[in-house]
Amino acid sequence: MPKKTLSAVTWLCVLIVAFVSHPVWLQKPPKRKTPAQPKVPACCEEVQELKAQVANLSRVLSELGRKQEKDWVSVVMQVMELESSGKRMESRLTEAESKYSEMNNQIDIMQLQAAQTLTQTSADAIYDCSSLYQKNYRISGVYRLPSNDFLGSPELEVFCDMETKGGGWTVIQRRKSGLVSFYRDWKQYKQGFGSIRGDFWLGNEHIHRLSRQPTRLRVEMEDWEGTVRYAEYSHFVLSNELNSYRLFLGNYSGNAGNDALYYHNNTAFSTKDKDNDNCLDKCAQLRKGGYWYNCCTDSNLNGVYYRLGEHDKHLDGITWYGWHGANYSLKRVEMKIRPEDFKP
Ligand SMILES: *[C@@H]1O[C@H](CO)[C@@H](O)[C@H](O)[C@H]1NC(C)=O
Ligand SMILES: *[C@@H]1O[C@H](CO)[C@@H](O)[C@H](O)[C@H]1NC(C)=O
Ligand SMILES: *[C@@H]1O[C@H](CO)[C@@H](O)[C@H](O)[C@H]1NC(C)=O
Ligand SMILES: *[C@@H]1O[C@H](CO)[C@@H](O)[C@H](O)[C@H]1NC(C)=O
Ligand SMILES: [Ca+2]
Repeated sequence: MPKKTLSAVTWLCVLIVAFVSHPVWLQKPPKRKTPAQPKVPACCEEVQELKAQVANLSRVLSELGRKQEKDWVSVVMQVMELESSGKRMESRLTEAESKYSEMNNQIDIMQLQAAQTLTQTSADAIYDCSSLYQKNYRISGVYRLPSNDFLGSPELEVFCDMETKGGGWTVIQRRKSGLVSFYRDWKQYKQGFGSIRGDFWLGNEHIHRLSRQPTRLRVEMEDWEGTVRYAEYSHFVLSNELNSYRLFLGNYSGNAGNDALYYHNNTAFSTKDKDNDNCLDKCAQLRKGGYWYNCCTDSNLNGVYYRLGEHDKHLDGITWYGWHGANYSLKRVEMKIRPEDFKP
């Protein structure tokens, strides 16, 4: 659509340039020859006039030809300017559209959840996004999981991905705006932080609880060229706090190059105030995050968010060595989990 509009704009520019420099076109529109039995003198007058007009027109055209080259440059420049402002408008429009659809989703979800609290009994408590999915919630967005005394789980706000590979994913981590610092202490990583629609860590305690059933982990990544890759792991377990939220992973599958989480398998969680790593260094302080630091990293998904231009200059960024190496900080990351036996 914008392409069409732009080429129309191009022609409009050409016409405007032509009319402005040769107003004679506007003053004397060529007369149409009436085909119905022309009388001889009228005919000749008309023909003469037409001839004159044609002569004028070809003079105008040749003049225009000379002028055209000069004008063309400015027309092209104007079109390019329009095009770039068009692109800006377009991206603003997509942004607004996605905001709007997210709002719509949120309203739908609220309505569904309001209806659901009326019918919910303690027997069918909701544990995560996959159980919501099984109850026919199929919209990605923010949901409120009710507290459950039996399971000892508090009320929890989660973001559900109900689309990727069948949906049912509870998002446990997201990096996309860079507005939330991930250089936090043990207690904050335990409880969770950030904003559920933006950048956040769900909280080690919650992740531990959600991974008590056999669980799959999916890591989605995007680089600054817009390429998207993923890594998936079977048998994801986050042990409890007594075991320092130690990470366990099964086999890797995906297209994110070499597996960059395997190095962190069977490794405790470390933060700037709790050094549980396998290194003389304090990895959490070197890599500026909270993570299952070994000595130190093969990936650092909770590292510092660096923007384009700064993204390839630091070793404490959001890295995945198996894809872009040790000093390339990714543009977007999402970590999400769902039960191993989930059937969409
Ligand atoms: C052609 O151009 C001349 C001068 O520019 C003008 O006097 C004349 O009326 C024009 N003729 C027609 C038919 O437009
Ligand atoms: C991982 O892969 C190995 C070799 O392919 C296989 O023997 C093993 O059972 C797999 N482990 C899991 C947890 O799927
Ligand atoms: C991760 O570590 C655990 C414990 O050592 C081990 O059982 C499991 O096989 C490891 N995962 C992989 C993919 O090797
Ligand atoms: C980043 O990595 C590239 C390629 O591995 C290397 O050439 C460059 O020196 C590194 N830059 C920094 C700041 O470490
Ligand atoms: Ca250490």
